[in-house]
Amino acid sequence: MGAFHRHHPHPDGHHPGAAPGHEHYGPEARYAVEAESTLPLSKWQEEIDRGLELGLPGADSIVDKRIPTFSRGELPHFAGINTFLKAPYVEDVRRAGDYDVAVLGVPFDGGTTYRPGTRFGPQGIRRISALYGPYSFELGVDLRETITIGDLGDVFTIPGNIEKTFDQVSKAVGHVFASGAFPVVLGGDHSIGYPTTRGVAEHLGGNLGIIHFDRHVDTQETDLDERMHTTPWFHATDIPNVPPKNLVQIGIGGWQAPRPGVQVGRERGTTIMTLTDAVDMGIEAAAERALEVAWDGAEAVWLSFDVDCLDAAFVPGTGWPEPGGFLPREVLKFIQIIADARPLAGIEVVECSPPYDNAEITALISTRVICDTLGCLVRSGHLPKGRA
Ligand SMILES: [Mn+2]
Repeated sequence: MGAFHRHHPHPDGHHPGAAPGHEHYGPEARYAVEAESTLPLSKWQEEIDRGLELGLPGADSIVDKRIPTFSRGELPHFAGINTFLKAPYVEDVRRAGDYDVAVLGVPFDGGTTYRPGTRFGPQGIRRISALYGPYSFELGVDLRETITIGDLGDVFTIPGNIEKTFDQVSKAVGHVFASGAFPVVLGGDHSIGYPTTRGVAEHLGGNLGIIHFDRHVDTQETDLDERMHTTPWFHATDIPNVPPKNLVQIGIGGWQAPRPGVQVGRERGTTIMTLTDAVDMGIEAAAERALEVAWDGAEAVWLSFDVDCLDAAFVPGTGWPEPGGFLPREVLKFIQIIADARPLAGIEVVECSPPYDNAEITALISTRVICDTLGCLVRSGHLPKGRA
């Protein structure tokens, strides 16, 4: 069953707002067209009013009186100060909890073992995120109207010192998670999966599950004598409340899954789902299986998305590209089902390396994964969190 079916406002196919006799829509298009009519425009109007006040009304020759002299807000997409989705920059991170969603960058590539460049990942993702509006047609969601997003900027990482960087990342992510805001982490290489989950787990009484998209298992103890980007889940699943039975690894395969990591996964009992397993059982069934594993007895679930789970054709800007991965539409559907099903603890998108990125397409898919996750959390009522 497609995700949109569950949220179809009128499962019987009758729509009060639709033109009588218009039956040419498919179910998703019908849902999307109907959903738009239910979305408010009040936050957009506030943005326009604020732009005119702070950016001055436009020149006399400008016909559209909503346009200010200085760009303030969404438009034009190529203008403005480049936070994620042009969200307000939150300089005082003690205010993270004032927002439903808090974005933080982890510019770090000290854990890479082949191509570096992910230290520029947060910049690259923020840059292309300016292309996105807050509204998704198919999801029937307008983020601007429904949640507040703040961009906290970047964690102060220490180039060349993985362990100090890990401590910084755990402190930062723990702070954001404890604030009540939904953390969105812009990586960074995948070594940060260990300190991000450690930062969240410290604030839980129960267990943390992990849904991990990747072509690589990332479960060996060390690589090149250090805790590199091939090792996060060995160390994460050493944390008492991050058990390996709640780690589900999706899209694994190819010639880059080192045998030591496979051995660890087998011994600890992580759940590996190859690309073929996921596609053959169907994305819906695969997503249900992943949810069962990650949430089994867990209090919260973290989503760790390595962009290299996609076929190398779609992610030129990554550290270890591997052919034979997911198509974007497959992985987006997977993500949507996961985010619709239950509230997540947070999301990280890692291994986007802008220096190797062609036409910003890797940063583009990175942004899309985040936006689809947020959109589904919103449409399924998981965001904003109830603030009693
Ligand atoms: Mn990977």
